[in-house]
Amino acid sequence: MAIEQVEKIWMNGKLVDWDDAKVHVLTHALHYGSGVFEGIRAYETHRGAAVFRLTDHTKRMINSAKIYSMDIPYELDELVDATKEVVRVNGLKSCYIRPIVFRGYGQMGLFPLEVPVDVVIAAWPWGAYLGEESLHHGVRVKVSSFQRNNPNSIPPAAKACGQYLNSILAKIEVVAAGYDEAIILNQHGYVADGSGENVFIVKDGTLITPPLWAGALGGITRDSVIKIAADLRYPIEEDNLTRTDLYTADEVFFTGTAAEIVPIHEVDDREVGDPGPVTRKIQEIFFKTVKGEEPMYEKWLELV
Ligand code: PPE
Repeated sequence: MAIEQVEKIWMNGKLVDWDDAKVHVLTHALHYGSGVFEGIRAYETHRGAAVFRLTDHTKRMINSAKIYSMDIPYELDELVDATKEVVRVNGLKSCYIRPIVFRGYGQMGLFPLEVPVDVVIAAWPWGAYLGEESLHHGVRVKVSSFQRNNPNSIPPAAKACGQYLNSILAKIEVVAAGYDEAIILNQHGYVADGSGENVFIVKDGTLITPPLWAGALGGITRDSVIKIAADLRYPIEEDNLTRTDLYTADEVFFTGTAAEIVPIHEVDDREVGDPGPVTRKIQEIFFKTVKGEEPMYEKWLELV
């Protein structure tokens, strides 16, 4: 998906012009995937642009860095303020925000602890990740033949650059086969998540989503949906799901920052609900929440 250029990018403590936010070709992360990143969205609200759960996203990035022994030379509040600044100076009302912490230029080889760590925060306007239509009509998904990274090889708990090669393999496979998005199983055959989304099913009125130990990323949208569903008094469980649980579900949907809440209407060529009522309700409350129209969840909005 094309990136729409804006004016400034925050790079190692300074705002630089978009075209000057560059790195050397011998950057460690380019060779070894040694970076961690976040995907965050800001939405237009009646009180101005607000970043959805910015502090939680930033904390997750700090934890991702910790897993890879990367020292981020900024504190949580500095990263939070810098993110707000990027949205503000670019005059963005709603946008996607991509902070990235990566091992930079200076040394090659696999022992990384002496390589300088760079921190960049960029933002740009980004529409619906799986297409505007997907939000209304849902997507067709296929279970990929590529398995999710296992926690003792590349831990899915971190949001690290290199681990996305796993999602990229799955995505290429299913798009080439004519589907919109992939669902990825773990090494035990249980659902982990999508290439860049968490998965939920609805079965007899209960929402079920794979536990984090199944290899799902601890999605911020996932967590928001769990809380919204609980407040709506929907029973909600974290449990292992097999691919046939997907086939026989009443409804299936994806959650993610980029994807937002996307109904799934077909899994491996089986119809699984024609965006069903629970998915619709969760979508409705989620979109009201991020736009500041749900007073109950105002605490999740961080004004820029
Ligand atoms: N699982 C994976 C593998 C994943 O990458 C994401 C986010 C999620 C679940 C949902 O997490 P959350 O955004 O906190 O609700 N994927 C990000 C990157 C997508 C991309 O193409 O890049 C995102 O949605 O920003």
